[in-house]
Parts: sequence; structure tokens; C-alpha cells
Amino acid sequence: MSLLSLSAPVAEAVAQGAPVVALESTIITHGMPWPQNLEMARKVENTVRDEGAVPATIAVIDGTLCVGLDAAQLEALAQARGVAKLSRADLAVCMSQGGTGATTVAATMIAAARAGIRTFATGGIGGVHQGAEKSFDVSADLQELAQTAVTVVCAGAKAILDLPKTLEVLETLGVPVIAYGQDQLPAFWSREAGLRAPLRMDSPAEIARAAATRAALGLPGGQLVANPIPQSAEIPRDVLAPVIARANEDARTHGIRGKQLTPYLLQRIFELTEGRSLASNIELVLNNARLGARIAREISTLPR
Ligand code: PSU
Ligand code: MN
Repeated sequence: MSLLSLSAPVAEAVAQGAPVVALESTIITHGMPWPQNLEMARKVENTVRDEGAVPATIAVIDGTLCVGLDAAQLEALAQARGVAKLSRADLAVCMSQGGTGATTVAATMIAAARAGIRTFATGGIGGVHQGAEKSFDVSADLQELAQTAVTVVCAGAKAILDLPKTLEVLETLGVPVIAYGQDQLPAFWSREAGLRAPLRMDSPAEIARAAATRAALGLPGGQLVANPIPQSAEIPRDVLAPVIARANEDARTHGIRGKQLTPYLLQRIFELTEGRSLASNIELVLNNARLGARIAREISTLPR
């Protein structure tokens, strides 16, 4: 059995050096409820295609790390219950046991890099959780960005996190954090985090050149592009702040920790905003898929 299985369209695109955009699956299984999760996953793939790139949704199915899912695999994953959430620590274990699991940002980056894919679009990366000074809860996504050469397009770290601490850790790890088209760091559901982003770029070509230059220097690791949610879909920061505080409080009260924390917070915020957070989440992922495809096209024009 081969470790990695590329779908036919993905294998062909990679072989030709054509643009491919990796997509994660934890957002499907743990980030959104059925059936909106499937609808989102299909729309994201179509958005990537409309922009002239090939989508590669990544997941472990019956022990095989699949890069590019067909329609039936995507639907089965979106409907499945009790699917594992796989990060760097558990990816190999799940595969060796013939299991099925969804890949987080960290595990998706690992698979993408192995498959020869250099661009990845998602919603929000994991980061430093509030209260991390006590819980030590820092997402493995940050370490992965430091060591795996993939450009990750997100809408900022999820606003449920401690954003100043997340930026500090990314700086320590040597990860370029690039706000797209503005000076402020975006905060997932909101366009602005109230923090200046370390770097700013205004075009996909610039972002592609920076990735190529980093590789030419022999520096390991990727880049994080933070793309603000479209104005029409944004939930302003002051509206969201009390909701996030409440969700974090509820998590503490119920002793939610580890892998369960991020899915719990997203679900709680969905309930507290009566679904508004989900509608925004879908729009920002589509927006990131669009930019991801444009970056992938630019990267595909540069020498490897
Ligand atoms: N972005 C979303 N929804 C999600 C996630 C990101 O809009 O569900 C997932 C990603 O897979 C990310 C993970 O890698 O949450 C972070 O989890 P943790 O904080 O446990 O590392
Ligand atoms: Mn964690």
C-alpha cells in the first residue's frame, strides 16, 4: 500500500507543474455542521477551479493519505461521525492502523509538501489559546509553519485565540505573517484585530516571489498570508468580543481541553450568534480559496 495517494487530476497537475491548492478536512468534520460543511467544501473546490487551479482536499481514508478526494469521498467524510482530528502527532498512527481521519492545518501542510503542492487555503489556523500561560495550549500549526514549505492562506488566526501571543510565537519561529492588502492583522470573522501585522503584501505575485526567495535561501518553513474577510460578511470585533469571552468561559466551566477545545469554541460561537458566525466562516474560506488559487498560479510560473 502506498502512503500517499494523489487523485488523477492532482497527480496530473503536479506532474505538469500546474497550479494546485491544498485544502484541509478538519474544517469539514470538526469546524462546521452537516450539511453546510459539504456545501462549503464543494464551493471551495469550485472556487479554486474557477480561478484556474486544481483543488486537492486532503484526508486519511482507511489508512491512505489521500491528496484530492472525489465527490463520493468528500460526501462520506462530511457525513461521517467520530472522525479523528489529525495533526502532526497522530497522522502516522492513524495511517498505520488503517484509520480514517481529517487533517488539521499542520497535517495538511505535511501531506501537501510531500505531494509537491506549495499553496494551501483554509479558514483560520490554530494558535496560542487564551490562558496558554497556564494550559500551555499552543497549536501544532505554528511549529508546522516553521518547518514545512507551504504558503498558507487564512483569514488570520481564529479570534478565539490570544492573537498578540500567537504573533509573538510566529515571530520566534521565524514565520512570515503577511497581511494581504492592509496594514492591520485580520481576525477571522472581523477584518481587523486591533494589531498591526508584521508584514504586508498587495499582490499574489509578490507573495509567490517571497516563497521562492525563502526556498532559494535554504530556509525551511512556509509563509502565513492573512486575508481579511470581505466587508459584506464581516462580524465587527465589538459585536464578537463578548461572544468569544462567553464561549471561552463556557469551555473553562465544562473543562474542555486539548483537541476538543477549538471545535467546541466554534460550535458555541455558532450557537451564540445564531448561525451568523458560520455564514461568515464560509465566506472567508471562499475568499481565501480565491486568493490561494491566484498565488498558486504565480508560484507555478516561477522556477522550482
Ligand atoms: N479553521 C476553521 N475551522 C477549523 C479549523 C480551522 O475555520 O475547524 C481547524 C484547522 O484544522 C486547524 C485546527 O488546524 O482547527 C486547529 O486546532 P487546534 O487548535 O486544536 O490545533
Ligand atoms: Mn491545542
